[in-house]
Amino acid sequence: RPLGIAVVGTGRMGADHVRRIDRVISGARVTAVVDIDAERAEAVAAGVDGCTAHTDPAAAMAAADVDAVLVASPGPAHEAALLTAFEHDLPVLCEKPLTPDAASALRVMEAEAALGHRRVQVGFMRRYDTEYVRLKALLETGRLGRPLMLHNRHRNVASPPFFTSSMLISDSVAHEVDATRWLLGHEITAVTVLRPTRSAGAPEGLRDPQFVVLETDGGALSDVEIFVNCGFGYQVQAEVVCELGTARIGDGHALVTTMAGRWGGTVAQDWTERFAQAYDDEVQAWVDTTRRGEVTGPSTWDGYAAAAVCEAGVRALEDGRRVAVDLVERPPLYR
Ligand code: ISE
Repeated sequence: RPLGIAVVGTGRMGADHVRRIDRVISGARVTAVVDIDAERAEAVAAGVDGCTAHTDPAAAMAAADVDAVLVASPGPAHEAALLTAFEHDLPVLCEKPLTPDAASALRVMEAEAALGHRRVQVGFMRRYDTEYVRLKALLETGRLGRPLMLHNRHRNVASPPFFTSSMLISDSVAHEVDATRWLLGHEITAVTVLRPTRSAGAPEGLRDPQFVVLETDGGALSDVEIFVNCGFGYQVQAEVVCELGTARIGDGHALVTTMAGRWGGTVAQDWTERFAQAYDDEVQAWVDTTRRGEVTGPSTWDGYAAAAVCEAGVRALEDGRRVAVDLVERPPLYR
């Protein structure tokens, strides 16, 4: 029978995942949705055959037709949802960030390690994006030699009203933190955050843009321009500079038009558009591996490492200095 999934959180990402499970991917169905806003949960459940609405994640996870959990609530609510899923020993796809800080991520990692097996895949969807996958495969051939530098650009049209200066790091640069670790196979050892003049397009008080420099234990540097009120579109670009050459993704050249003396294309407007293929493949891969009783993809260790790096990044932003990242020893379960 199809995998029965409880989706926790029916905001923007949660509702998009419900649509994806219901209409795009195969082998799964949404059997329960959870939201602190009962009306919102009911509205989403009403659109899916046989789906029940809940306000309490524990009640949804106890239901007989729930085999797995997709957590898409805000970051601060993830720890409680994950620990409840562990009580029922249910597999979880947890949207990023795993949790908002290193201490809570560590508690989650210890609870999973106590189960004795992996249960969590973290929603770092860029690992499923065809461009990122090709870049990683190329780096792994060794044809470019050792990676020395990674240049990242991450731009959003506009930030939501609740966005704070530290969220540019913990919510947005979190993706480049994971992409850097995954692409290079290095851990990040220190973070520096530089702050250019605030854009007049940024909401009052928001430090936007920021320029983040990540140092790795493999001797590479990864820099990130994060600009969440650029106004013109959603852009994610990366260029790796290696000893023997460079490789770059995210130029959006899939469709180029020439007309009336000009050439050009369009720019995506948000992540659900730019990373649609990545999200579809990520959730399909999670469903397929879960039905086989396996857990793959970004792990709780990856979620913890990203949280620890982002926490150092937020301190670097506040203090205006380089902050070293202090990771615990990697538990055997994640080696
Ligand atoms: C958002 O939470 C995401 O995950 C997006 O991918 C990112 O571009 C955006 O800046 C974040 O706020």
